[in-house]
Amino acid sequence: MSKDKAKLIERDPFSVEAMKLAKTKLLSSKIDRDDSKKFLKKLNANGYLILEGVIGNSDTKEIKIHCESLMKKASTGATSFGGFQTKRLFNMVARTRKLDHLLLHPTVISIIESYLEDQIQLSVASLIQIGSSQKAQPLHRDDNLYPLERPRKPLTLNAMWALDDFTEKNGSTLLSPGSHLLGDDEKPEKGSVISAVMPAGSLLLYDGSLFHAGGANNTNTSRLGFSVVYSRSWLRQQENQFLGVPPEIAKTLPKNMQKLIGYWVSNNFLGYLNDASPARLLD
Ligand SMILES: O=C(O)CCC(=O)C(=O)O
Repeated sequence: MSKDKAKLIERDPFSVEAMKLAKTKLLSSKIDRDDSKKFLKKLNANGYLILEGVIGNSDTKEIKIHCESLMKKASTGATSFGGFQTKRLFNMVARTRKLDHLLLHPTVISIIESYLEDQIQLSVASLIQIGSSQKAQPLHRDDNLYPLERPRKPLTLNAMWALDDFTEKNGSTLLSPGSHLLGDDEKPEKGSVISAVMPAGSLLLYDGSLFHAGGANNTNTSRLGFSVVYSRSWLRQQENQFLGVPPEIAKTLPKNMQKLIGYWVSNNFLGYLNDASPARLLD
């Protein structure tokens, strides 16, 4: 950052200009962000995007075997929304380093930063394993957690990594294309819902306002996905990352991961500790 810009922030860190400069502290490179713009038209119009083959077969297999062993600790849902035949495991940043390259994948991070046009953070990282005979979830909008009236700018973007083939039969994510643009009192049209079918190793990205749901699993095997929610950095994170990933663990993480989970100061003033960046606790 130039000296003039640094001075401007120092003189009036609450100014609109200073907030705009804060937006330059992103996790992706400009080259990657420029490249990601080719995806934005579809994402803006449909509210979702499927990218196939983002991770290779052997990587996908290795991650799946590792995650399946972690899932042994998980229990099935206690509510019909969570799914009585669905297992979830949360706080994945604290549990394993095998998913870091997915969480920080340059394609993902650059698309999200370009789409939201903002600094971002991790809100939730969880494994979702939809078991045999699980019924479909009701369609819902994840970002209703933030009760700001619509129409509004996008606040969050979800990434669903397919660790199994996602098929219509085994519970691939259901979604209603374009429904992210509906108003607060509108519902997606009947018959608009499609199944996000994709081979293992693919990625589904969708706006938090898109009506979606876990699909029904009518097979004898489970469907495993790594589900990640990213949000603008100035919103409260859905999963409490600072309790989930306390400084003793955060210290051991790559710098970009520390920043992704929130160990830094966003918009010049959000998240400081004793007037300094919480990243100082990690040095
Ligand atoms: O597992 C999926 O495909 C989506 C799950 C979901 O939307 C949820 O649990 O809120």
